[in-house]
Amino acid sequence: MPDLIRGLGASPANPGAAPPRLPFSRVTQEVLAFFRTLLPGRTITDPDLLKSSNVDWLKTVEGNSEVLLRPKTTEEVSQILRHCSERNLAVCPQGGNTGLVGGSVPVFDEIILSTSLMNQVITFDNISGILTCQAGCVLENLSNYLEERDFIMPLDLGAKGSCHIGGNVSTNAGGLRLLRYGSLRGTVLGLEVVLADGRILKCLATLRKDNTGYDLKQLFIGSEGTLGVITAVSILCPRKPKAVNVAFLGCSSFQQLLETFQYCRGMLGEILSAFEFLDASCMSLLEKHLKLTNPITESPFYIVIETAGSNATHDEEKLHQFLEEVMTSSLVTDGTVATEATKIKALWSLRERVTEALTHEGYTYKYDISLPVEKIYDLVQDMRGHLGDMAKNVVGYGHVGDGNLHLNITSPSKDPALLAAIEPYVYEWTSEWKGSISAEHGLGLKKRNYIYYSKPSEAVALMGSIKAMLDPKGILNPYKTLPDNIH
Ligand code: FAD
Ligand code: 2HG
Ligand code: ZN
Repeated sequence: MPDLIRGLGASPANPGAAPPRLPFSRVTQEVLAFFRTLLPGRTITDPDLLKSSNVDWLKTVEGNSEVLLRPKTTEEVSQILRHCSERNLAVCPQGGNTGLVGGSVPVFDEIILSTSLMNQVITFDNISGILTCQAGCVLENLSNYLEERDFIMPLDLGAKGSCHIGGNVSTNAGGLRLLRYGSLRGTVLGLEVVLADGRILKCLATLRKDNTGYDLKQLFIGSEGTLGVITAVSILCPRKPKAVNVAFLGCSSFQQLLETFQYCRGMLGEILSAFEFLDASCMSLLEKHLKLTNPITESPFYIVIETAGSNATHDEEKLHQFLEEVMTSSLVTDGTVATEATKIKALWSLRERVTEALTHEGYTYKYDISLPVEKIYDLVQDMRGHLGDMAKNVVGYGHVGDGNLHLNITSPSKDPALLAAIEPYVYEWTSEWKGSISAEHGLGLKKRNYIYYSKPSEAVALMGSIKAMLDPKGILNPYKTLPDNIH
């Protein structure tokens, strides 16, 4: 275990638990009066209405905020933050509240600043494919908007119906298309951000190339609301592919799945847009809780391959050659292919809805790990051996193409003994193989104190200096991302 983790003052037995409340001010009647004047009808204090914004998607972290603000404009966000900064009031920025690490909800009484009414497209250039929009646009709405114009968003994830583009950028979400279109660090061209003291940083460039000084937007991508509130995003969008195919395949070992991946990259090349996997335990949960049907023969592993290209005949020909190769060499035991939208959606559900299926099993301990791709399933198998019958389920799924494993461990309810058996074992295992303990979900509240397993102490200290420079009072999303020994 890294020394710095051992040395943490707060909750050494459970580094994911909340630390003590920091000495921020409390919301007073005078503060509420200011907000009600600034945001009439959009300053929510009704406890019933606040309930869902105080609890995370997984229902594992619950805060006690007494006020939810719903600004519509950047200027309003600026005035909110100026007021909070002057009065030392803590703020929790919130998008669609689909985050999985307890970052999007208050820990104590932080004011919730929601982007839900900042949902306007600002411009779309159908020559360059550059979209500029407010941060609260729901990802699926943006996808629909673009599809009508023959373009698509460069990212896609199971939470698309609720998550906001501002939340996606703040977590640097990966998702199902990263293999093809790359990370938001490449596709986001500009951001508008309100800093903790209310200053507005207008870096909403719409240029592919811009080497004028430091690339400040990168600081806010993936900073989980701790350095500023993103109010608008400009993003480069690909053309809508003319032909999409999805194959759902079964493999009898993870080694065969990896070999299939090698063939896939070689034979599908430029048309490959996703290579995802789930194991048999995931499939059982999909069948049991969501009543989804396995379309192929039962297998230890399942693969979802998507191709997206510009010529249906060419793409189908390539896909069929690939399928023939992997089936005749017995790498793949069974499979089905979809070219029609409804069937494509049904096959994708088998991968996208695993997270939802797991919520029906009780409490889920979730790990989002990057590793060399050939190691990713070893962690699942080692964890099964390590936990024996302590856990109800130990399942593995994720983004093979990105070397990103989602290891999920369930128990009927929260179980401290099980948690003590999983952590730090899972982090030590990951660190030993030079992996990342947070591939795409961020650190939030739950993982903040484990940062040292993936980053050297000098890097974490520098992150602390950047935080102190941009948010000297520490009002933005306190208790998140950075460990408790850095404020
Ligand atoms: P929230 O959950 O509201 O917030 C997330 C973090 O960003 C918080 O720290 C919050 O304070 C901060 N934040 C939100 N908006 C802003 C803003 N405008 N300015 C500054 N900070 C802000 N993630 C993946 O990476 N890949 C996946 O494939 C994926 N699939 C998912 C599937 C399901 C079913 C679910 C429930 C979640 C999934 N996630 C995935 C996790 C989650 O959806 C993403 O992290 C998403 O990007 C969060 O967006 P959001 O709008 O819900 O943000
Ligand atoms: C996915 O890829 C998401 O489905 C969620 O990132 C993963 O719930 C999880 O562990
Ligand atoms: Zn994922």
